[in-house]
Formats: sequence, C-alpha cells, structure tokens
Amino acid sequence: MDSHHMLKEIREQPQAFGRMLEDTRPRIRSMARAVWNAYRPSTFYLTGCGSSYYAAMIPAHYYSYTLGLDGRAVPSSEFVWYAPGPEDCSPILVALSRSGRTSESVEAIRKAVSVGIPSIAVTSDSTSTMSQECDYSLDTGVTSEESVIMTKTFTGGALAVTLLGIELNEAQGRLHPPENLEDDLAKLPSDARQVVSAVEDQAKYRAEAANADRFIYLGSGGLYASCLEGALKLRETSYAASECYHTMEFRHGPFAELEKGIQVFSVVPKGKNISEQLTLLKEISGTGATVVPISNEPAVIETYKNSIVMPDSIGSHFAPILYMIPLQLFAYYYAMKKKRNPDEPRNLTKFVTTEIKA
Ligand code: F1P
Repeated sequence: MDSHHMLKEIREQPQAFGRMLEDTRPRIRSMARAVWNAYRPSTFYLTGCGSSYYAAMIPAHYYSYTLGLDGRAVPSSEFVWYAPGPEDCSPILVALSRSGRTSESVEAIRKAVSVGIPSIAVTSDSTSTMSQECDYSLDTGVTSEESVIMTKTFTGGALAVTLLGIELNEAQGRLHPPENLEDDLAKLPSDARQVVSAVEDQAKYRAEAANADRFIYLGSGGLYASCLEGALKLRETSYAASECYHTMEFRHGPFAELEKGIQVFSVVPKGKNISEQLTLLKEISGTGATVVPISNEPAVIETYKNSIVMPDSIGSHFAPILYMIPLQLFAYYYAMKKKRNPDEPRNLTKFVTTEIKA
C-alpha cells in the first residue's frame, strides 16, 4: 500500500486548487488593489530557493508573455546580492517560500526593506519570519505538507503568484484578461482531478519500465520551469542524474551526450510548434536514447506509443501547473522502484538555514 506523504499530497492538489480559488483568491484580489494603489509597481522580482524558485519561474513567464507585466524570476540569494537594478522602475519583491524561514528568502525580504522596495511574502505559514517582516503577507492556504519534498505547495505557490499578477492587471485596468483565462481557472480543480486519474498508472508503469541511468527533461515556455522542478524531484527523491533544457536549446550542445541508457522526457502540450518538436524527438530517438513524451497532442501520442498521455480537454493557461502532476508521480514511483523513502530524502531538510549577507 503506497502510504507515503508525497503521494497523498500529490493527489490532494485538485482540492488544494479548489480551496485556493474559493478562499485565497478573494484575499489576493484585495491585496493586489492595496498594493497597486499604494505603489503602482511595474518591475516584479519573483524570488525563492530550490523548488520555490522554480515555482516563481512559472508566473514570471506568465507575467511577461501573457499579462504584459515585467516579471523577473531570480533565486533569493541573487536578489540579496545584486538587486535592485539601476533602471528598475518602481520595483516590488514577491518572495515565495513554503516555510517562510529559508535564510536566503528571509534575507531577500530584509534587503527589500533596507532599500525601500515593497515586499510580499507568499508562504504556507503566516507565522513565519518572512510573513512577520514583509509589507504584505499572503498565506497560500496550502498547508500541512508532511513530506520534505514540495508538491502541492509548489503548484499552490505558482498558482498564488499567477493569481496575484492577474489581479494586479485588473487593479490597474491595463489589459483585457486573456481569452478563456477565467474558464481555465474555474475548471482547474476538475482538470487536475482528471489528470491525476488519467496519468497515475501510466507514470507508475513508466517508472517501473524505466531502464535508464540518466534522465533529461525538455520543456518550453512556462513548462521549462515545470521540467526543472520535475528533474529536481527525481534528484531529491531517488538521487538519479537528471538535467533540464529549453526544448529547442537541446540541440545546441547537450545533444552530444545522447546515447542508449538515457531517457528523455519531452513535455508537449497540444497546439503550438508540434512539427519542430517532433523533428527533434525523431533525431533524439536516432541516437538510441529513449524518448518519453508527456503530451495530449495526437501527432505525438500516435508516434510515441510509450507517451504519458494527458487528458485532451484540459485548459492551456495553467499547463505548467497541470503538467507537474505526471512529473511528480514519475519521480515518486521511480523512488519506490529504487526502494527510497521520498518523504525523508538524505541530506535535505524542509528548509535551509545558512549564512547570507547583502
Ligand atoms: C525551499 C527549499 C525546498 C527544497 C528543500 C529545501 O524551501 O529549497 O525547495 O525542496 O525542502 O528548501 P522553502 O523556502 O520553500 O520553504
């Protein structure tokens, strides 16, 4: 019986999204209006460490390429050591952290306070240091994650900061909301439920069938951050060698390392740039490496019978969040295959405390 916290918490994501839309979004809406009226921010530093940094990269892409906001994802330590840039116009810090206690992220808040940049702490613990010391504390409402490994707080954090961008856009009446955005948002919990039930057995089978000693993850747009997190989950839970690239960037050098014994995950949602990605996957297969697409694109699924098939009807706006589910499940079941305990990985704690100075 699979009784690890990590699996339970992966399966809890649909409910967590439902609760966030009901309880957290109204709080985000009022905070966005207060922040806009007080500061008129235009440069958004989205920071975090480890999984929280990758979680910040998902809304950063969404801010820049969908909402038209200047979203910059940087690791907390980089913000502490280098921000703000001389040309930043009315910057604001949005610091993401499950615990609210990670040293570099706490220091990022303190740096913002010291240079007069308004700060929002987005955490799963409103009693944490970051929540106490920031200007605005946003509790995602995604609580009680027992596993050291972040799963529902990863997707919950990415969703919370994405919602913040959507509400800030509305607060300033800048742009018409992107098409289908509200529809995709309303069906996000049911889409996630569909994904969990559609892919869990596939991910388990792929994990048990995996005969590779190195894994490569390819994703573009917001899905690049999802793939970074998918690769990190595999390293954190079963210490397997894994790396991640922007899909089309893979040809420019890393392609040289391909050979039999390497497995390449390629995340390909239906719609854009399919022929280019299919051409690349064909070239990768030609080296003897194993290609495993994660996709709901018919042309991809027909070509690669070992694909992890995502539901056809899921919305596109939150694909980077929904495609996390098969990536998390593969990492979990691969750890089971390797007889590892994913809830207590070696050399890793729930949050890191270390020395860092601006
Ligand atoms: C950040 C983090 C986690 C990682 C590990 C150590 O924690 O790097 O991403 O999985 O647990 O801490 P937080 O700032 O999000 O609490």
